[in-house]
Amino acid sequence: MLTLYYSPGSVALAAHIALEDAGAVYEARRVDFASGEQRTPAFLAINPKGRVPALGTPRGMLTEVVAILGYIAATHPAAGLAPLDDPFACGEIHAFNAYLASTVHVAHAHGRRAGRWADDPAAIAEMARKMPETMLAACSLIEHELLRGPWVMGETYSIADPYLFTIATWLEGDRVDVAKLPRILDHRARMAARPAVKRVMGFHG
Ligand SMILES: N[C@@H](CCC(=O)N[C@@H](CS)C(=O)NCC(=O)O)C(=O)O
Repeated sequence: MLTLYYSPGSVALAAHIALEDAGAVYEARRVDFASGEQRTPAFLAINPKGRVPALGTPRGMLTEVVAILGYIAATHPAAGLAPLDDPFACGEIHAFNAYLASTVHVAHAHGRRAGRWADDPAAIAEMARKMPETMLAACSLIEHELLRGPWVMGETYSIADPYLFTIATWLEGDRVDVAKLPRILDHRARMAARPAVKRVMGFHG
């Protein structure tokens, strides 16, 4: 049995979709960001980083979307969420997902979480002001170079797809000019039509 710790609308959505894609047996436990539950001693005992997602597994807790997605794919091989017998193709998926984690998600966090990097209100405001621009630049690279279509890696759906979808759901809220990202929007629409995504969106709104 797996336990996914999530907050609605957070990056945990990617792991949630992958669990559904995999046909995994899991329970979803909501972490209440509004009351700051992620910073309570009880949750910090689950994930000392104070972040979601976290995935409780029979071997212990896993954190970081990239690791959780890789774990789900590797433990549910029949779902075909990663080419497990092809190290190079697997590496390409991890490279894409690592870009989302280390560059795109971090750019997004400069909007509402700029206080992680500065105390000066003017510096915080400036980071938030620039965020739509840096998000568009990061997503334009995906639009023009990385997204092969129809799925991220081409003809075969993989653990890169729920991750890109999750970040694509943030774009309008981040004031990104989505008209410049038609291929990402097309991917998002195709993802939204998948039954697994529809089931999970009931939790995430
Ligand atoms: N590097 C982490 C980032 C996780 C992360 O930042 N999650 C956000 C939600 S999108 C969070 O838990 N934020 C809580 C907070 O900042 O207090 C990953 O990729 O899993």
